[in-house]
Amino acid sequence: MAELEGLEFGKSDFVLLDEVTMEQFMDNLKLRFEKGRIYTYIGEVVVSVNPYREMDIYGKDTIDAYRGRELYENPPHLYAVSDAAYKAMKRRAKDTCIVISGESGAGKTEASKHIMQYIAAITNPSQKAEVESVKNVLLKSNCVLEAFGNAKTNRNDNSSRFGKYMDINFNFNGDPTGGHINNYLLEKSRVVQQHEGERNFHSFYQLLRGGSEEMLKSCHLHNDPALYLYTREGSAATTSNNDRMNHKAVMSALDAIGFLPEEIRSINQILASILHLGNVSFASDGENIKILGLDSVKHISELTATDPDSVSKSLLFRTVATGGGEVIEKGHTEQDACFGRNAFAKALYERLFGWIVSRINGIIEVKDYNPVLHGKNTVIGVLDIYGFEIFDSNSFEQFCINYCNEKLQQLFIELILQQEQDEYQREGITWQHIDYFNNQIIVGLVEQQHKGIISILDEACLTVGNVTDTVCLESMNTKLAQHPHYTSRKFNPSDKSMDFQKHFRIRHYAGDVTYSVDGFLEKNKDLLFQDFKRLMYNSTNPVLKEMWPDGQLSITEVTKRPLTAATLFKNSIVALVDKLACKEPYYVRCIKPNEMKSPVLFDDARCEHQVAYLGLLENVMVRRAGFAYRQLYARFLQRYKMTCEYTWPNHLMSSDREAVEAIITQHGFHDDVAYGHTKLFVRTPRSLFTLEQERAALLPILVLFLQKVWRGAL
Ligand code: AD9
Ligand code: MG
Repeated sequence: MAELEGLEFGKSDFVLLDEVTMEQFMDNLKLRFEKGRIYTYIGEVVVSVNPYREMDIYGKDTIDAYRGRELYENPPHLYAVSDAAYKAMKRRAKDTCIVISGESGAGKTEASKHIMQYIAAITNPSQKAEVESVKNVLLKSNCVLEAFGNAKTNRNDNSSRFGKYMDINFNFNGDPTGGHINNYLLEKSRVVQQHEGERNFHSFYQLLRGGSEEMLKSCHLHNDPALYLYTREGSAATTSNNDRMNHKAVMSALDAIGFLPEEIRSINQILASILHLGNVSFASDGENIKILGLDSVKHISELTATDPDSVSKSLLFRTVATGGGEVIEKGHTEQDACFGRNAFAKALYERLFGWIVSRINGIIEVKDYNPVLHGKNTVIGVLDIYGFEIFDSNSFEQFCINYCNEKLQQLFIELILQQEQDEYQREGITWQHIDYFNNQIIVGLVEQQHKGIISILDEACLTVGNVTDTVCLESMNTKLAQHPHYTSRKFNPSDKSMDFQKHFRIRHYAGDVTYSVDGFLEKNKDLLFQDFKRLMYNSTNPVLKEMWPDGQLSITEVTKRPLTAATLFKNSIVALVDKLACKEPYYVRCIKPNEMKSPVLFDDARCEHQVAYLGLLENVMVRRAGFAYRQLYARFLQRYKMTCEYTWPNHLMSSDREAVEAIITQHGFHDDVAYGHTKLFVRTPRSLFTLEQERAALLPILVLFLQKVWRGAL
């Protein structure tokens, strides 16, 4: 519990509220935001409100102030939880993780960067070169991944369009020895289509605006994003996002991380190929189709080191195996050709992104670690994953993202409850249960085998014949009609706000979201014609070839039923949750104060909604259910021994616990506390306030006394 701020800044820990009501919670959150105090605790959980302005709280002095300190010794800060996670890892050899959650634009990515910078700053005091190099790669990887995985959306100019979980490995000294990045579901549909007011991934604009004249020339590009369909669609191509400067930073980060010059060149060539691909179109003469934009095809073949005829052919035909094992070429319709081109562009980008991540992983993986020689290799994981999303129009991507947030909320509930229960049990204290809304029911709605939405989608994708999105919706409506968190037209025929032929609605823990089924099956199937895979595998550029190993399969060898996108995503999220669940968790809960990106506006209704769905009030209640505060006897004694005549300056009792009992008894707080095996548990914050006030009143006298002692006056 942090105490070091005056009351004019509000309560620095929500457990100190006089009463746990939404009103008091919001008053405190707002007051602190207005006073520039963006962090507040709930016990060890940090609640962070996006300040939307530069704050002078991340400098070296601040880092020094938090280094090695306990949570309650300084005002609330991300650095304090980072330090707590680091200390737990170092002192107790515990694997820990920091889970950052909150909706889009709430400040998760910025928080993750501050956490990593803090960890980098406090480790490797002896400046060992190999450790510095690992730190350098970890920090530099942020800039690269943001360039390729982030984009301007209507909610956030730098929105992460992928999920990131980064493990940092430490040796017994507590210095980073390596790391590993897991990336989750890149929103690749953005490569070919953007909503009005949004942009494609930053990397494209950075190349166009920041690439040297020579580089652009070699890629046959002009520097204007409006010339390329894939970068002009959202009509936001003119917003700059510092593309030119960032291009330089990304190129030098790639170099510093250890990417080879030919690899960096290949990355730019792939980006350019995608842009050219977007400018390929097709025309039909009724029977056959032909390519419009043959120059673009020429550029693509040059940039991907493939044969131009093969590029044209894979855009116009697909190879299929007939039932009798015969292999034939089938001409595309104009619609199929457009579909194929877009699927190819998306896949090129997705594989490029995946390859960049795995290349970074290869560079920072822990090598030659011998646990016998080097001690246990411990880990701190940092999770920065897309927040809950409700747009005007929500599609398959939002469905996956929101499912992921349900899973993380589940984990939060389980861990926070579990931790409290464990602690009370460990300390021999009786636990009082607090009721939560358990979102397991929504998780089940999405992922349950055979009955959940993902299973129904998969079934539709695997069914031979023409199963459309609407047919699949019908099936969902029938099978899920009774589910309390699912709305189909059978439920509410009078609701005019959604077209029930195309939409379904899920009552998520964070609010109702109406999804449009348009494109669900296509995105779930995630079909890419084998011809493109083979084309890329046959590239004479080894970097590109490496990204397409499945291109070596002939059409008759291709697995018939690859896992669907939703199932692959579900599996990766289940694995992520398992990974987090076995670590000691620390939480950062981010709140977006307003929709205008304003540093002065605190939108009460929006903030209250977030506090409600993040379950923060329940979090405070659980934290206080039994006890608002708990502290090791020795620490408690050290802090408050001056307030009791039997313990100051030293006690003569047989244990610290007895000494603490003496302090409590002298103040008459006996009924307000419980004595655990190693810790004192205090029920209401009032007792602690009294002690704090007394301590604050005594401190100046004490300082005076000590000064006199030092000067020899006493
Ligand atoms: V998304 O789910 O990836 O769309 P995030 O990651 O939650 O979202 P992000 O960290 O990108 O949000 O923050 C959005 C913007 O808010 C940043 O680009 C900054 O302009 C601003 N921000 C966030 N946190 C801070 C901060 N601690 N100090 C200053 C901040 N500005
Ligand atoms: Mg982000």
